Amino acid sequence: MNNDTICALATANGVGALGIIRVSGNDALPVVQKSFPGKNLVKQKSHTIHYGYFMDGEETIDEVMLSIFLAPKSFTTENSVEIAFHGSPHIGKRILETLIKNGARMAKAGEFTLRAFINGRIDLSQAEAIADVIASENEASRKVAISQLKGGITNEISLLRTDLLNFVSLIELELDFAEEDVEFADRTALTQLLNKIEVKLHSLIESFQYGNAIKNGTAVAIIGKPNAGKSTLLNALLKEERAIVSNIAGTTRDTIEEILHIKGHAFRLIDTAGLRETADEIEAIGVKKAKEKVENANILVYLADAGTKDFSEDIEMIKSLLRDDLKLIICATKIDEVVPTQYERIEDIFRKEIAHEFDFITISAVENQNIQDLKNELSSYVEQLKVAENNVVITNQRHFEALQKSLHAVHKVNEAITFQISTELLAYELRNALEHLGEISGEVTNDEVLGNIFSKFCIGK
Ligand SMILES: Nc1nc2c(ncn2[C@@H]2O[C@H](COP(=O)(O)OP(=O)(O)OP(=O)(O)O)[C@@H](O)[C@H]2O)c(=O)[nH]1
Ligand SMILES: [Mg+2]
Repeated sequence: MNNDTICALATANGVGALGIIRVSGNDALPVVQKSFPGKNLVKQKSHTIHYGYFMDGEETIDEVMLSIFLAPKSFTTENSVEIAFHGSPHIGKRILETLIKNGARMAKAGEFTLRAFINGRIDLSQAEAIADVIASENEASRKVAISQLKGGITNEISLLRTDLLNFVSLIELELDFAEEDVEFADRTALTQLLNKIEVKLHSLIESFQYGNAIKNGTAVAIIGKPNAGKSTLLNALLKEERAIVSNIAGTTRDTIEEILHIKGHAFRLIDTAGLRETADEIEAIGVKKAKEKVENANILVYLADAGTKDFSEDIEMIKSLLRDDLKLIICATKIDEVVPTQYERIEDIFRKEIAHEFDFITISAVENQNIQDLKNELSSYVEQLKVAENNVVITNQRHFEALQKSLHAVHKVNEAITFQISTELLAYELRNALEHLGEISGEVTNDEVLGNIFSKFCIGK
């Protein structure tokens, strides 16, 4: 590991009361010392603060406070200095330029955190949690990020991994004694452990739906024929005139995405172009985009004009868009224009034709009728995904994929035992499962994965 000295602005780039520049590496103290003649920094204790002037040669750049953290008791585990200056972006720039003149270099995105990981202070899932904590925008996302930062996922996984590792050792021992046909590893106990691991993996994998809802919000695609009232509904939900509404079919041509918070959870509402066959090239692109949005949505809110005589087109449309994991809400709209006795008839028509489970709501976006019911319905979707308090929630796509691969690998081990496949193969499958479990905490990793994770960090983190 290269311990050259890196520096970067740790605070947001803009005017503030204070700005902080971080310096870390073998020569952090000598590099800063060149610009801080007031005190002998090398002689100072760790976790001390020092007042003085930051100089570029003879020129005073700013009055600063230095915080010193000596290895290994720093974020990166290296010698580190934090320079707090008056929060002008220009001063920040001058200080960085001077530090580089003094022998430091600009840090790459996420390089401080990468060092903390490589030097063993945090594991990979904790490093990722730091990015999540910084990005958290509400209570729910803050809570799961903090629990991950404290090692939530790693703890759960590493216990299982240690148990499994014991078995691998025993099985490999069997391989060493292959000629003698002995079984060191109790297959029943191994199967029990595998079942335990499977249950755990399942529950972690399942928690991802909730985790994803917390982290990225729940995607709600608002779909229907032209003029069904989709844009009017979007506006009513947001309580603002966000999308253009008109009685001309085909008003919305692009997709419009807005965030709505309901009971502390974020929903990404997506208004789309009305679905129909169209000769208009631009509208046709909009229709294609609308369908794509449904593919990635969690909830499909399908709008059908309550005044429609024949719903067969709507029904066909819904059928073509449905998937098992999609929540469907059918809204009969513009109910201010029909008599209430019609509501049940409309619901019956849909119930007869659509086998997939759905909620049926009658609304008037213009008169704001039952919009709250729709909001409750959206919110209940997230509520039912919720995992028990204190349970670990997976929010990270990479973890989700590693867990799925682990589960698959565990299945394979189980198969190997059931079909009494060779010990070699069993050992191989076990190793495979271990490797995938190890990917989460970064016990097993490669440069490409690391590059991918840390390049998404901001510089200075
Ligand atoms: N009476 C009544 N009219 C409505 C209601 N919702 C929408 N409308 C009217 O229906 C027409 C179409 O509304 P839009 O919201 O533009 O419909 P859309 O589904 O977005 O249409 P496209 O963007 O063309 O696909 C407008 O004239 C709205 O005022 C409703 O609840 N009641
Ligand atoms: Mg519209």
